Amino acid sequence: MPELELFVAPNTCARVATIALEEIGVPFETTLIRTAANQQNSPEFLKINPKGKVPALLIDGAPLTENVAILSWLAATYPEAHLLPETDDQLAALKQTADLAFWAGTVHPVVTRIAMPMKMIPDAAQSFEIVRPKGVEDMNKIMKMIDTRLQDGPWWYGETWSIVDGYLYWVWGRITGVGYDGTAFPNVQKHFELSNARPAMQRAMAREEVNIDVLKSENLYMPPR
Ligand SMILES: N[C@@H](CCC(=O)N[C@@H](CS)C(=O)NCC(=O)O)C(=O)O
Repeated sequence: MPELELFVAPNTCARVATIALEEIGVPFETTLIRTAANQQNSPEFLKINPKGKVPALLIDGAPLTENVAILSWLAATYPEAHLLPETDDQLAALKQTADLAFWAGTVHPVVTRIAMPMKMIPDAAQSFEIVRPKGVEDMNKIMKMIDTRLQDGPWWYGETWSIVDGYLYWVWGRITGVGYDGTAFPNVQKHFELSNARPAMQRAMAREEVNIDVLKSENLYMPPR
């Protein structure tokens, strides 16, 4: 069994990889990266991920970065956890990769505009007035599509949960946590409630709470706003 160490920071997309590992149920360590102290750009962490981002997964000491790759590796290595629907068909497998890439490459940047608009332009006050509303507009289009998809079943792939649902769970929690109005998307709201009831989600969130407490004790916690 490989030794697994996941580098994380609270409220970030590292939550998706944490959920995946909790759903699998293998032992793993999480290592907190203190983004408020710019630890993601420390020489030690840049050796693990030269891009200075979480998540990064050490597999027997060797790093794997990017959620799409980490989640695909976990799904393939632990097929009994059914992180993705089982398939022998190459095209069907690529469509699953496309789904993960959609969340990482299309949705995540919109989340950043809503949740961290100050990263987009130098003037923080203006970023909340200009960048966030544009992010909300783009997110509404995405959520409309997802809400329609969820009419056919509670999860992204219908009746069966997958780690794509873990991605939606993170996105929804992240944007509603900074005031995104999701009332127009009842199926997504229901998805979030169902997700919250999963024990693995609860364990993943409990791990984050521990790290939030550490950051608070060090005066390094930046609450979502
Ligand atoms: N494409 C990467 C994105 C990773 C990413 O943007 N992580 C953010 C947190 S959600 C991060 O580490 N930000 C720290 C920084 O930019 O300084 C993935 O999907 O894994």
